[in-house]
Amino acid sequence: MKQAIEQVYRELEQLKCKTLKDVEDARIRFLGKKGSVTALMEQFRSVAPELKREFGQKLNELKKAATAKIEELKDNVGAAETQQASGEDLTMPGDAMELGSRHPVSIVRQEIVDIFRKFGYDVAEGPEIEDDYHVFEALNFPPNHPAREMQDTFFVSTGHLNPLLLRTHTSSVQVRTMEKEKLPIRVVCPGRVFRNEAISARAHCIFHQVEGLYIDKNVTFADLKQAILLFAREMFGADTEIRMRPSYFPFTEPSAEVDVSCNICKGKGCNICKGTGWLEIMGCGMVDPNVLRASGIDPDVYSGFAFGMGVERIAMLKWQVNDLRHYFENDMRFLHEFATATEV
Ligand code: 2U9
Repeated sequence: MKQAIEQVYRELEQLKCKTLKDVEDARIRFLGKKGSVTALMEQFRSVAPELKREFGQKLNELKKAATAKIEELKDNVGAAETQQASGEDLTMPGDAMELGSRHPVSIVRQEIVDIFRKFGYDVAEGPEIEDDYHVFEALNFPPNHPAREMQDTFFVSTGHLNPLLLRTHTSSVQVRTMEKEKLPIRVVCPGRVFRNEAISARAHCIFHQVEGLYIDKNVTFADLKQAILLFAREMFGADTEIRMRPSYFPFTEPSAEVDVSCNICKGKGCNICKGTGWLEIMGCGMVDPNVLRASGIDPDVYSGFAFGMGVERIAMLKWQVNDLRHYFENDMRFLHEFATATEV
C-alpha cells in the first residue's frame, strides 16, 4: 500500500492540464468513485489493525494533496481560459483607483467649527427630524409666522399640536443644549437644514449651517461683536473688517446682519461684492429673553448672544463660486478642484 500511495503522489506531481475539461478528467481519475485515491481508501478496510493508524493518516494526507492539486489546476487553467476567451492579459497590473477627497462644504464646516473650538466652544449635534416645539415654539416664533407654513417647511407629520418636521435651522440643537446642560453654555452646532424653497443659484432646499450660542452672566453685545470680529479674521484674513446692520429674527433682540470687508478688492468695490466693498456672512443678536425663559433660564440673571451662518455661502465667498448648485451636483471636475495634492 505504501508503494501505491507513493505512486499516486508521483502521478499528482507530474499532472498537467491544458483545459478545464482536462482538470475534470483528472479529478475523476484520482478522486472519482473509481479513482485511484478512492480505490486506496477502500483497500484501507483490509489493512492490518496495527497499521491502520499509520495508513489512515497517510491516506487522509493523500486525499488532501489530490484535492488541493485539482483546485490549483482549476484556478490556473480557468484564469487562462477566461483570458483567452476575452483576449485580455490578466497579468497586466490593474489601474490605480483614484482616491476621493473631502467635499468643499465639509472642509469649510470643519474650518468654522475648528475656529470656534479654539475660542473654547463645545460642538453639539441633534436630530434632523425635529418637532415644532424645538424649531419654532421655544425660539419665540409667533403662531402665524410664515416659516410655520407648508410652503416654507417640510412637514413629516401634521394634524397635532407638536408636528414633526425637517429642521429649518440648527437652532433646535441649541434649545436642546439649554434644556440639558449646565450654565454657562458656549456651543457651536453644525448641521444640515431643510427649507421648502425653489432651487436656484442662490438657494437650495437642503443646506448646511453652523450656529453658535454663548450664555453666561453679563454677556453683552460688545462680546458678540468681538467674537465675530475674531472669527472673521481667522476665516478671511487678519486684515478683515466687519460691520453690523440692524435686522430682525424672532429669537434675538437686538439682531444684526454681519458683513466682512471684501478681501478681493480690499473694500474698493468689485463684481464679487457688487461694488459695495462688503460681503454678508451671517446673522446674529442677543438671545431674546423669551427664548431663555422657555428653556428655564432666568433672563434677569443670564444673557447671551447667538449667531448663524450658511456653510455653502461662506464656501462660495472663500472660493468665489457663483452658483450654489455646484455644491450639490457632485461633478468630479468641480470636487477635484478642492482636493489637496496628497488626496488625488
Ligand atoms: C437660540 C437662540 C438664538 C441663531 C441665529 C441667525 C441669527 C441667522 C441665518 C444666517 C444665514 C440662517 O443660514 S442662514 O439662512 N441665521 O441670521 N441665527 S441668530 O440664533 C439663536 C439660535 C438658538 C437658542
